[in-house]
Amino acid sequence: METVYSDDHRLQDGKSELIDGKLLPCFEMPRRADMILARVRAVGLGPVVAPDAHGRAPIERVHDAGFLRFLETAWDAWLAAHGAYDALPLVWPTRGMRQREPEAIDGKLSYFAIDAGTPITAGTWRAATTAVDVALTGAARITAGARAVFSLCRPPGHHAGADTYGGYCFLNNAAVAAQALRDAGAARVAILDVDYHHGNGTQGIFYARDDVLFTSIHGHPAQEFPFFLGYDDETGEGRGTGYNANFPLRWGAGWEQYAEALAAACARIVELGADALVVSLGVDTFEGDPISHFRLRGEDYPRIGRAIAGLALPTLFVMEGGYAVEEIGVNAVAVLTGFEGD
Ligand code: 7XA
Ligand code: ZN
Repeated sequence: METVYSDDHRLQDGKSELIDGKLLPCFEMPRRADMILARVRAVGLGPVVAPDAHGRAPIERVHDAGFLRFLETAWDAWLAAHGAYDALPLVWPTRGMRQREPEAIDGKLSYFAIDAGTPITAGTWRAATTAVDVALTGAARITAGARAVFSLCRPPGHHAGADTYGGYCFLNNAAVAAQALRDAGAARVAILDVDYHHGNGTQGIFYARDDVLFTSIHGHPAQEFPFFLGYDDETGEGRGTGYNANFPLRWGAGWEQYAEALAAACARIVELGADALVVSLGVDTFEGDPISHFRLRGEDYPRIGRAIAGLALPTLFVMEGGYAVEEIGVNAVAVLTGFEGD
């Protein structure tokens, strides 16, 4: 299996995030991708290739133009206003407030962000757009006939909505790739999100559509970030009714519960049919993950890969979360080698 990778991910290197009432060093750090790439090479997964530049048009198929203008210019505006500190929001336009984009950069951050854990830095725009290119290059390989490709994206993407960012995500790599697969001729694309957190951004982008099915297994939103989406009664709307399937699990879930949800998610994909599969691959389901609460073990990751292989679809793996940095490479690549039938 080919891996698409760019060193540009290093340009996203935030200093701190607000978590558990503290400003802590960012869990989402460059070393995560270094560890995954090292493991790809150590096991000889296949060639590692650089992404091609795809430009802005495929991103605009998924993201709002005003949001992209904000993201592209946010750092310069923040730098002028406050100096070279990470840009984080402080206020949210909650119930009863106007949903109107302010002029001031502090207000804009609050308008577009869903959390205070996702710093915009000097290199954010370049890193995020390159991550999209990494996903799009993988999608193009799938369109050209590859059985499977690993897009080693960083920063991750599945929390980014059409006009929102957060949860360490700026642009939705998996959603842009799924849309590109559709635009290249796939009649229906399925997205299987196995990250510990619900992919609220991906769900929102495709919620009213029947040509992109979204399925997700994740920490129950009553207990877990992003808290306000991811319940099992969210089944899609309009034409998309029936094309969204959430499988939330409570804290402490181990392989037994996870395997049952994974089988149900895969059954849904088989039932509705798809020409291609995008996997939002997070390994923060690991028992040793510092911010998550599932109990998957190392030996469970090849099992996830084998279950996905059972769908027998051209498959693009797009990297999402996972913060047990010492184990992230072994666990992520174990899904891929399991898929390949190691
Ligand atoms: O899949 N998403 C993640 O791994 C990031 C979750 C961020 C949780 C903490 C937000 N402040
Ligand atoms: Zn996650």
